Order: sequence, then C-alpha cells, then structure tokens
Amino acid sequence: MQNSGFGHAVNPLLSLADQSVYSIPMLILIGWRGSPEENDEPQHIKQGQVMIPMLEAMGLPYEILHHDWWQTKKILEKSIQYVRNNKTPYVLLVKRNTFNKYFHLNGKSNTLFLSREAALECVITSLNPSDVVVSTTGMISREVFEIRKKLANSHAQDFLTVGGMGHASQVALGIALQKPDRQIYCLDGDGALLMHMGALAINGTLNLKNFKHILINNGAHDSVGGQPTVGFKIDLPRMALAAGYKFAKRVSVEAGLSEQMKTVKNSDGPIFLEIQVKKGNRKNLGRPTISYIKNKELFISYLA
Ligand SMILES: Cc1ncc(C[n+]2csc(CCOP(=O)(O)OP(=O)(O)O)c2C)c(N)n1
Repeated sequence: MQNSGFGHAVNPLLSLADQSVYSIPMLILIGWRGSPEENDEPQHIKQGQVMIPMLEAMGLPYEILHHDWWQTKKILEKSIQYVRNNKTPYVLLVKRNTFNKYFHLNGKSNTLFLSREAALECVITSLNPSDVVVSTTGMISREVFEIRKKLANSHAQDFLTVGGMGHASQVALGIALQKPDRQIYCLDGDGALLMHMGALAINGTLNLKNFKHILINNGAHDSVGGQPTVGFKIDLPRMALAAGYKFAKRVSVEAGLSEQMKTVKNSDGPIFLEIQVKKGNRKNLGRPTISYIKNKELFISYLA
C-alpha cells in the first residue's frame, strides 16, 4: 500500500492481526511518500513525517528497504524470520527510487477511446458558471485545474480533494446540504468510489436535488500506476439506483456524454453518471499552481 492508505489499516492491524488477538503473521510493504528527506506534494508531508512515530506507537516492527539488493536481501530474510517466529505483522518501508521502473504493472489497456481529460472538459464546459465542483484525489483534480486554466475560468468554484481519497462525494454532499440553491458536482474516480462505497448509500438516501455525481471510470488506479480496479466488472449505475439515486446512466463516447450532461443538468438529483474512459494521461500534465490554503479561501468566498 501507499502510506496515504495506512490510516485504513490501523484498526485491522491493532484489533485483529495483533499478537493480543489472532496474532497474524504478515509482511506489509508500504510506499513511503513524504519521507523526511523527500520534497513531496503537500498532501503527503504530514503522513510522511509521522510514519515512523505511528509504527512505533502501534508497536509494529519495521525496516526501511535499501536500493542495494544485498542489503535488501538481508532485511527480507530477517523480517521473514521475525514474522515466522513471532506471528505478527512486520512493515517494510519503501522510499522513492528504491525499485527500478516496472513496466508491466499497468496490465492490459481497455479498448475505450475517450480520455479522462476530454471527458472532464466536456463535463466542465457544460456546467453553469455558478455550479460548484468537488473533484477526487489524483490526476482528476490536476486535470480539472488545467482545464480551468485552459478555459480561462477561475479556480474558485472547485474544491480539489487532493487527500482523503474516497471522500470527495461526502465533501460535495455537505456543500449540497448547505447550499440548496447551487448545483454541486462531484467528479469521482472508480478507485476512490470503490474505496468508500458506503458513501453511495448516504448520497442516495439524503435525496438532495442539487447533488450530481459524475464517475470517471477507467477501471484502474490510474494516478498511481494503473493497477486494475473492479470498476468495469460491476454495474455501478445499478448500485447507485439501488442506493436511492433518482437517475443513473453510463456513457463511453463524447457525443453521448454531451447529450447525457443535458439531462444531468436539467434533472433533479441525486444523479449518477458513469463515464467510461481509457487509461492514461498526457505526459506534460501540470500540478495546481495555487496553494491549497489559497484555493480553500477562494472556494469559501465563492460559496458565500
Ligand atoms: C487513502 C488513500 N489511499 C491511496 C492513495 C494513493 N492514491 C492516490 S490517487 C489513487 C488512485 C485513484 O484512482 P481512481 O479514483 O480510479 O482515479 P484515477 O487515478 O484512475 O483517475 C491512489 C490509490 C491515497 N491518496 N489515499
């Protein structure tokens, strides 16, 4: 896992795998974003800083992997032995550039033509100027930022959920509750939606007319290497309907998307639109150039 996800593992590690409960032997490989000597994105800094104190507070033994194979081999032998003898979790922390690039991880590409960025641009250009956007963690938020720049729009109407993956729809829902006269659009990813699918039930049952949930589904955790999700294996619009959304549809071509966006705009929520897209992003995709604090302040003023 990446260390941004470590928070999710704290409870099962302490209350299930711990020696005082089932004593489960396991080796846990954690990508250490924001490690102290690394200059990383703001959303990785705090988690990176507290990584070792968290492991220590949880009583989890750990080692930092070395880019030198012989050192790593020794660490692996030692940790496997420890796990076998003590029947306990053991953490291996991996800093950036420890491994060589691994090109096969991405798996098969899908056969879709529409790109995520083109889909996002089509959605954004069809919105009214007063509509509010809450976008999910990863490339989607970076692309939203770049699209606003390209269209010479302000960034004030967008909240970029750069951390807290899986929670974008709950941020959007909170705003939709407070601002019944505004249309609130959550631009979500399949990995993020699947991570906290309980949100669908809350979104559906709260029954807010101004809540519009747009899912960009590429069947992968594209932003972090393209590891496959089950996004194409399950029927997400049907799940949304079962959770109480009023309308849910799937599209995968741009013409169909423009058409569906008219319905999304003109119908009462909660609405769910799944847009199936191909994997990948443009190589020169930038990052937000406004600080997150500044963006938050602009966003608050915009909502007020
Ligand atoms: C809790 C948590 N776990 C993992 C990550 C690392 N991470 C950032 S973006 C991302 C993939 C998001 O996938 P998806 O929502 O499908 O969007 P895509 O990248 O495919 O556009 C992951 C796993 C994170 N930021 N937070």
